[in-house]
Amino acid sequence: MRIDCIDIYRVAMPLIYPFRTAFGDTHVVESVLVKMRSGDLVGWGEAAPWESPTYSEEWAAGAYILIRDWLAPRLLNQEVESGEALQTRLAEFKGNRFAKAALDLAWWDLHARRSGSPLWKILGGSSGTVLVGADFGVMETIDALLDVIDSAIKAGYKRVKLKFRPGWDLDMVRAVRGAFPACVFHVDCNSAYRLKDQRIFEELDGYGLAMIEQPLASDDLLDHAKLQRKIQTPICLDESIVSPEKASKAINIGAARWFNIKPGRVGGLTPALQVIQIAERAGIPCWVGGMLESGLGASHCLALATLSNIKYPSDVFPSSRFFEKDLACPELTLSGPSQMRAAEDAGIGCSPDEELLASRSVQRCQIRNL
Ligand code: OSB
Ligand code: MG
Repeated sequence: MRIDCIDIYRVAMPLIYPFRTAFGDTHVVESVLVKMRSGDLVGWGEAAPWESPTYSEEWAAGAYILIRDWLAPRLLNQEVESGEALQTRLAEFKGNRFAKAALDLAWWDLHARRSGSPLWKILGGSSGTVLVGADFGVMETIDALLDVIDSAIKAGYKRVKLKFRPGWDLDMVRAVRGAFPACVFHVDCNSAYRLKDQRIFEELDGYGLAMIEQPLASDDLLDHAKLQRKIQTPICLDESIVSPEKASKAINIGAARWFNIKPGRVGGLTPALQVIQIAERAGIPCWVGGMLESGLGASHCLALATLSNIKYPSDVFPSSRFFEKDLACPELTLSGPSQMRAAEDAGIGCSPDEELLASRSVQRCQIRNL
């Protein structure tokens, strides 16, 4: 299909309450949306690297400029027949995977809409229903955390993810496990620790966690393999898995027993599908992570989460969890306790509310023939 026009938006989306992790406290999520047109159809992509390069080396304003000045011009007026063909056209540019992902996702949505099929079927999902989990950042007090966990469990959530950082660590997990002895929990460290902190992870072994997400440096594999050999709790890699190649290396050295897959972090749905397949062949189960993207990006995540090697509730949330008003129309909702359904409409099944998109846009431009 020929790419006729690409619109790029940098948006700032206020959160209902700040999200606090080992890489900082955030009140507004910055994200880049891409609208890709072929003929009279459009597809939407999104990548949410955030306002500053703190989760990864990328940030929204940088991704916006890179897409505008380098990536989108490589695709304009080209026939792009597959996700692989799109990636090949962008391969000359190193790294910058969130920026590439915004285009890759838009291509997949456009492709699915042209085929008249829901994206999840095009990706090879087996059922549109997906398990999702609850996720809590660092809070003011442990009591406040216990209250929200209690509500999540009463609402039927099948697993709860807890952010874990120095100062909000073992005491917090001890209190949570004490209050909820039988529930499925895991912690996400967002790369806040190093191998010298091994004792903390040995102690965590006593709390029966489902996994420990990204304990060590964001670009590390070797130390994770060393740590995994010393502890029983499975390690799940997030930040470190930026490509199919890194996924293979992580598997080869035993750096993790789970992968969190984020389309943005690996450069799009095309590489995400490859990572999930590599993992499946090696017996490594996966689940889908999120970046607090709008319902547009979250719908791509939901479609990806329908694949058979997704074996743990994913980080995809109803719009109302983080946003007063989501950019996506219709908004995402739960379809049952701890469960969401990928749309049956063609593509991702939602589009931006144009008025809200205009009001949330910090920068926008259009790449097309003069
Ligand atoms: O590390 O998984 C992460 C949110 C933003 C950036 C990084 C991460 C997260 C989350 C929450 O953990 C995911 C979500 O709630 O959608
Ligand atoms: Mg994570």
